[in-house]
Amino acid sequence: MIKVQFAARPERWTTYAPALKSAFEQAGLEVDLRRDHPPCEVGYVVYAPNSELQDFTPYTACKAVLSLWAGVEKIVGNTTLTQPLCRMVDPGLTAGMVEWVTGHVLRYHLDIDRSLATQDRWEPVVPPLAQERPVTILGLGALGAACASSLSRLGFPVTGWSRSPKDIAGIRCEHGDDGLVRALSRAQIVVLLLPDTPATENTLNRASLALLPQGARIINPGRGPLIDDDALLAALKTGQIAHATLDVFRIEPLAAEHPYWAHPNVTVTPHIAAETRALTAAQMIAQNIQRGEAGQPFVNQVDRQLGY
Ligand code: NDP
Ligand code: OXD
Repeated sequence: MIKVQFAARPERWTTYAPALKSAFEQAGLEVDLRRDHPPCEVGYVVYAPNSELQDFTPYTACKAVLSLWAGVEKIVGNTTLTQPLCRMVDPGLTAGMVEWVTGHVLRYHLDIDRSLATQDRWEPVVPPLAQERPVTILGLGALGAACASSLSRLGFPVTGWSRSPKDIAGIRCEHGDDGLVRALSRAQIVVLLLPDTPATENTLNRASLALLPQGARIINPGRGPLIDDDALLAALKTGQIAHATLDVFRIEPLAAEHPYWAHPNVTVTPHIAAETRALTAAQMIAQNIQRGEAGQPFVNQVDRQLGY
């Protein structure tokens, strides 16, 4: 019997326990799933970084920590966590992100705000076609690549930027410092789907924001530290950036007095772009436990040096 510890916020148990049990059964795994195993007996931890479990030292038999979150910046530096750490790649979460990003790109592209603001007059302004609206996605991982492909299918010319070179059908792929300059120079809409690591902090700063065409729009469902907030506020003031939609922040919840809340050209959403979906996520967890039990390498294992 494999002992699996569920270590997430208690209110998540009722959603995740049935989904995990059913996924384990379907995968042919004999699992005892609990929240209160003696730590030294636990084989795998299903983990949310906001759970009470922060000291992994007593988990001496643990073969892997399987995160329910895609972003691992809160745990990747935990020195007590010496086991393999896997992040969440979940088809449900990916579908949610594609829908959220597509919706916000289309809001900007079609200038839906203008239609809402001109309900008292007949003032036709025909939007351009998607093919005339270049979009750049920073980050071409599980989420960025899915969003890029989806937007490309709608007709947007999509450029993506990543750390290592990529070849994705229909996407102009850039990497490295020069690649970032090219990717930003042509973007009318920028979507950030990078992880929060030392290398990605302030990817959008005063200098890189200045590379964007005047009036560009920014959509950030990645992480707050990817943007230098003061630089963004300054760029919004000059009109260099016309509008920003921000789902993630350096400190969450976003403080009531933060200038983003009242800014006429900023939309704040409360970290809801995409949530891990229990049914599909449970299958990914089961698959990784199956691999661990078969002695195969885990999928979506975090590179501790790179931090994602
Ligand atoms: P992945 O790890 O699959 O992809 C990360 C991408 O970022 C990769 O393409 C990677 O490049 C690129 N990257 C990393 N470091 C750099 C760098 N220094 N320079 C250039 N590119 C870099 O992550 P996901 O796509 O699954 O998720 C992305 C992020 O989305 C998560 O880390 C999380 O912060 C956020 N998120 C937000 C949610 C929300 O609700 N707001 C929900 C879920 C996730 P390479 O391909 O070369 O490795
Ligand atoms: C995640 C998130 O990282 O919800 O999964 O932001």
